[in-house]
Amino acid sequence: MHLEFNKSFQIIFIFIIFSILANETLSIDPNFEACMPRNCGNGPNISYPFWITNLHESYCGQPNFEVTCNGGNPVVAIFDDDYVIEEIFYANNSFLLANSMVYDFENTCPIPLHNFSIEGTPYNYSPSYVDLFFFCNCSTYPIKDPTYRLDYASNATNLSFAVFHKEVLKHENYSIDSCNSWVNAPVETGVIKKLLEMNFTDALRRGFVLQWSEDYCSDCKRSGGNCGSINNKFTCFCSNKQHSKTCDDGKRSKP
Ligand SMILES: *[C@@H]1O[C@H](CO)[C@@H](O)[C@H](O)[C@H]1NC(C)=O
Ligand SMILES: *[C@@H]1O[C@H](CO)[C@@H](O)[C@H](O)[C@H]1NC(C)=O
Ligand SMILES: *[C@@H]1O[C@H](CO)[C@@H](O)[C@H](O)[C@H]1NC(C)=O
Ligand SMILES: *[C@@H]1O[C@H](CO)[C@@H](O)[C@H](O)[C@H]1NC(C)=O
Ligand SMILES: *[C@@H]1O[C@H](CO)[C@@H](O)[C@H](O)[C@H]1NC(C)=O
Ligand SMILES: *[C@@H]1O[C@H](CO)[C@@H](O)[C@H](O)[C@H]1NC(C)=O
Ligand SMILES: *[C@@H]1O[C@H](CO)[C@@H](O)[C@H](O)[C@H]1NC(C)=O
Ligand SMILES: CC(=O)N[C@H]1CO[C@H](CO)[C@@H](O)[C@@H]1O
Repeated sequence: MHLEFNKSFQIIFIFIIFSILANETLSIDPNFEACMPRNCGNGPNISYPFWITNLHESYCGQPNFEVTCNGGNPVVAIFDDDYVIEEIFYANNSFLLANSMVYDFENTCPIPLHNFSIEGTPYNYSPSYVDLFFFCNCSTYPIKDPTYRLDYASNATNLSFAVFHKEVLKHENYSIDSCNSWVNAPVETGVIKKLLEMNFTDALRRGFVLQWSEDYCSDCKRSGGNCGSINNKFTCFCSNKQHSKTCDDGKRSKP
């Protein structure tokens, strides 16, 4: 009898514990869960302002920061080209990306087909980039050696080459009209001398850094939230509910 009572008491006790836990779990804001950082398999964890199609809700990021997973890599589309995101530096609002053609290892001569431009994108260049200019199907080489002769894309009558400063060509009175076309591709400088020791494939593979403008996300994350954007308005999804900027509404003093 006494034992029986003890047992039912235990059961009730366990039931109470469980309902508390269940309640706790149920009260987690689904937006907070939906906007957890996720990745494509390879590459960095993706979170606001980026969001991954099919893995995140669109409100987990900003509309024009959509990322798709392609072969396990996170990819952003900029104009007509796909770029693989290699790293995201959330601390200084920037990311390292490289034209996805350099990931196609069967393509031994990855020459970009389109000019690169940030026009109409939400991104800005970082201070540490230079443009590499590709000239294709030219009738002659410039007088001085170009930075890279693109032997793979050249024959006796149609020559291709790449240079870092196309002003040099003007200086040499080289007429780019002798070329069928040219395109630019940004690459990260780092140490320019190092860059010059590389072939153009490796130079392109280094990628380049773009930045986006700062908002409240770092404060939101510091307070334990996941950032999002509802109706173009910054939102901080916290485990209990959504806040406008931070989970503690800025009450905790900044470190
Ligand atoms: C992604 O986040 C998880 C969980 O926080 C962490 O264990 C992992 O190292 C992160 N991956 C990368 C590439 O940063
Ligand atoms: C942000 O920090 C990373 C790592 O320190 C650095 O490589 C990158 O160039 C920085 N971004 C900008 C825009 O300076
Ligand atoms: C070079 O010319 C050939 C035909 O002459 C053409 O197929 C090719 O697309 C051209 N390449 C570039 C980059 O313009
Ligand atoms: C050189 O390459 C172009 C395409 O880039 C091609 O149209 C042309 O026939 C080639 N010329 C020779 C001599 O192989
Ligand atoms: C380019 O042309 C200008 C004017 O015709 C001439 O003064 C200059 O020496 C030329 N430069 C080279 C490198 O040939
Ligand atoms: C790239 O831009 C330059 C200058 O605007 C232009 O002359 C060139 O034709 C463009 N290249 C291509 C492939 O569209
Ligand atoms: C560029 O250099 C790397 C080694 O650093 C080599 O594996 C690759 O084949 C080279 N690519 C070209 C197009 O020469
Ligand atoms: C710019 C250039 O010289 N293009 C040449 C590429 O090769 C074809 C065929 O040999 C020529 O017709 C083009 O003039």
